Amino acid sequence: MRSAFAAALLLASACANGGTIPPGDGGSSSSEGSGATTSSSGGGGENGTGAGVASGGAPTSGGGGAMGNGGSANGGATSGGGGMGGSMQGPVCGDGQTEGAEECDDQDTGSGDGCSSTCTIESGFTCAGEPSVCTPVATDQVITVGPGLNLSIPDNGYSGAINSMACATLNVPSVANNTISAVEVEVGAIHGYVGDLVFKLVSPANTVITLVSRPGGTELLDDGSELIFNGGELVASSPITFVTGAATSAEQMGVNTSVICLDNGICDFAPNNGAAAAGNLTTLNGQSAAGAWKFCAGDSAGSDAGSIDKVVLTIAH
Ligand SMILES: [Ca+2]
Ligand SMILES: [Ca+2]
Ligand SMILES: [Ca+2]
Ligand SMILES: [Ca+2]
Repeated sequence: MRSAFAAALLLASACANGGTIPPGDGGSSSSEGSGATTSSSGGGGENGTGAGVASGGAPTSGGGGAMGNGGSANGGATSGGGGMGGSMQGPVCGDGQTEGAEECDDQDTGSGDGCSSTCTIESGFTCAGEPSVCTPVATDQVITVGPGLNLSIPDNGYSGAINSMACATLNVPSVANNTISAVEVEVGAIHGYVGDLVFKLVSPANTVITLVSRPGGTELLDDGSELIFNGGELVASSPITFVTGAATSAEQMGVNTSVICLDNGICDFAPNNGAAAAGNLTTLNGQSAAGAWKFCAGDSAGSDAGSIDKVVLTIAH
């Protein structure tokens, strides 16, 4: 006499073989298989992958399909369910679950979105959660020209116009997120009298930000015509940085110092636009960083001349 279990196995096997989905890969017959919902005895699926659809199973029947790959079993007093898959062999990239050696799984097998086709985290991204959500890492772009630029500033040539200044170009490449969240500018300059100088930064969108305007004098016009200014020397080996929120205004540059930055360690300055058009470095936030920037230096009085040695533009996104 054939047992119900044996019958179920035979039938389940037959059903499985009749399934339309090709055989799966891997798996274990000893775990993870699930039989039909009404089974009192059921075998684990072997090598199964697909989901079976069972209907009409008899109370004592059931069984996972050997080699089960889905399919359906209908009717039949002793019929069992189609095979439900056994456990998979190793992690599957693209299923949304971060398993085994996977660093991420964003539920697809595409690359370039932070989680690669092999479920590794791509350079420049962080990923978290299941399924993984990947976002570009906010990294600063640092663009440098010089040292050794030796860009002469036209002595006593400043008129207020950009074309009266010496300008260094800094090309900023496009990145995943070009939107500016902060900008700072480091300048290595050689000049014997800082009160002559006007520095401006021009963004790719052609927004002109005045970083310093003849420190020491309160100008009425941005044309270099004022006469009372700070002394103080700039040397290339002690660069200064224009950064939002610095404790010292750029207008104070050169106060009680012989060599700026070197003498007193005050090397960071908050931009001060004097009589120039309003705007500071935060004005650039939200613009795209990609493209050609210009750092420009003008000189408004004779006898002390100088040059730009180095410019470092740091852009946070
Ligand atoms: Ca996975
Ligand atoms: Ca992906
Ligand atoms: Ca001034
Ligand atoms: Ca001069």
